[in-house]
Amino acid sequence: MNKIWNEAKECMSRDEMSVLQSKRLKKQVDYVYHNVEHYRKKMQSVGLEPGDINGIEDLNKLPYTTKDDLRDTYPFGLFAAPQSEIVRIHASSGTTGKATVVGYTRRDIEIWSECVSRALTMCGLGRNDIVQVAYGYGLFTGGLGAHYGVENLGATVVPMSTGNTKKLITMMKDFGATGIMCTPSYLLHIAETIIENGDLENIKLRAAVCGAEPWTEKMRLQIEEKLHLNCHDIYGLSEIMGPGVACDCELHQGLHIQEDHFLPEIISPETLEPIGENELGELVFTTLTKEGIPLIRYRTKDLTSITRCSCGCGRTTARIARFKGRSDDMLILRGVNVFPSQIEAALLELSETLPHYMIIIDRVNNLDTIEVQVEVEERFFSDEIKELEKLTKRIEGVIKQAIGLAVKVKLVEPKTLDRSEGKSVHVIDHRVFD
Ligand code: DLL
Repeated sequence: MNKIWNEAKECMSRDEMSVLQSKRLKKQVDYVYHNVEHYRKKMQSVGLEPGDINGIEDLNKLPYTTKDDLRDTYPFGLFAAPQSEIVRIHASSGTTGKATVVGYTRRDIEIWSECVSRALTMCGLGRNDIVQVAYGYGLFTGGLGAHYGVENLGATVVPMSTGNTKKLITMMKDFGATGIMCTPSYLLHIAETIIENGDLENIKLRAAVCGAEPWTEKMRLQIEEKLHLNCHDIYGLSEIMGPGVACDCELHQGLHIQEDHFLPEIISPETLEPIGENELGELVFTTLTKEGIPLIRYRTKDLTSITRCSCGCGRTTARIARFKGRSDDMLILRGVNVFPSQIEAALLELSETLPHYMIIIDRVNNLDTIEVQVEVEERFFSDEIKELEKLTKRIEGVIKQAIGLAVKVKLVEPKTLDRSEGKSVHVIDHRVFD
């Protein structure tokens, strides 16, 4: 274990935590100022130097960082460590075609794994457990992030990834899996398949660690009831790290933030001013120990509230409430982040489509379905039906290429879709989140 890691003690008091956070914040600000031109310029533009930040009380002097900063410096412009120190890259959707790219040094990966291991411990898992990771492996942080955390804990990881429910259930039974990590909607689908097949008595799952998409307390209880296990809520975002930034304990009274690595704030998305405890606002994080791509006051756009009173479990870290939505238009579909603007950009590339479309989202058998209705020129409806089918398939392919998810496209005649008089509405989301 390296030195910086050992500084965090178990069960620190709030004061001890503030001292540690202040020390790390000072160091992190100094580090980005000297290693990232974008931050140096941003700080200079408001007349700030690293010496002006002496602790967490100075945090609100620092400018915010947003997804746009990542997009404008695509791909590696916000990296603070040289490429020779970066051992892994992940990426998630940007608002337009460009992905948001993040890089990790070896120490970042160690800290990330440790954060996930802590979260798994909160969920009651340990080295005697066999944990199936059914988040997607790849550029998405879910699969590999969870995987390294399970290994670091000393438990046995089964790297299932997504996509083959039958095989997942067979292995769950054959290997005697006791833990599972996947999106909550996928777990509900798995649960229903297990029950339909009469397999419930053949599974040994004790704990599920679900996140990566909005879900409700009702869904969490449904999963617990169906599978007879403890179901936990894990939060994270690729820009800050990936899964493991926060997780709920056995009391399910909010998600404990790994505060020694990620300094939280809640701000008003309108005024951008910090707001008080227990009030709903936008979550902002400053990384405290990151080397690859440290982020200062990163606006997550996730809406929640924070409390700093101790939890009945004994942990003293700040907790965030279950998420209430986002302050931007990002959708999370089957665990994948999608901006409507990505679909729009893909449609505008095609000469056959008109600039009128509607994205209709629903949840069928606990899985998100996406239909994109697009207006196309009149002539396609007088042509042979085969031409219409060909065009439909082509548009489905173009959208899949853009967002990485299969969608159903329905072509409609000009002027079929509602025209809005105000801000145009391009998404109808029938899923229920409360
Ligand atoms: O979703 C990281 C992750 C993977 C978290 C596996 C948990 C489990 P991104 O793809 O960058 O990273 O998406 C981040 O997903 O800003 C939230 O809007 C949403 N999100 C993540 N966890 C939760 C959760 C991963 N537990 C975005 N509840 C975040 C609600 C969540 N929303």
